[in-house]
Amino acid sequence: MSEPRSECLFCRIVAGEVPAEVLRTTESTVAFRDVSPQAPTHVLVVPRNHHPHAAALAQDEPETLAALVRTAHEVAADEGLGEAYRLVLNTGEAAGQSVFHVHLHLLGGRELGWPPG
Ligand code: D5M
Repeated sequence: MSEPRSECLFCRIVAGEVPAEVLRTTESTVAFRDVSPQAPTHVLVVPRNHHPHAAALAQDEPETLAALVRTAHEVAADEGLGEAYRLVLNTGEAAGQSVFHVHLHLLGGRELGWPPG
């Protein structure tokens, strides 16, 4: 499923209809700061096309899943995180997913505990 959806917040950010602090764009991805940061650096990297979760993206556009990770790594470098950061893909409401357009969380800039809550 990849058509832009008027009711999808992240489709609207990708389209420039909802403001966001965009840090990096590529042909297939957009990276912008999370509005509710959980670490000094908290960035979301999303595919331009609409996919509800990571498994759907892996199925339909596997190269874009790899592109999300590449973009996150580039943003981490720009943010001065070096090789120390965490990438998170919440899938399903019970796991904390609240926006159903796949988004890769990039977190860094502080000690990150394990296991996550
Ligand atoms: O993550 C969804 C994330 O999306 C959560 O960390 C807040 C963030 N969010 C919600 N609205 C916005 C806007 N408008 N801009 C930037 N970030 C936003 P999840 O894994 O689904 O819980």
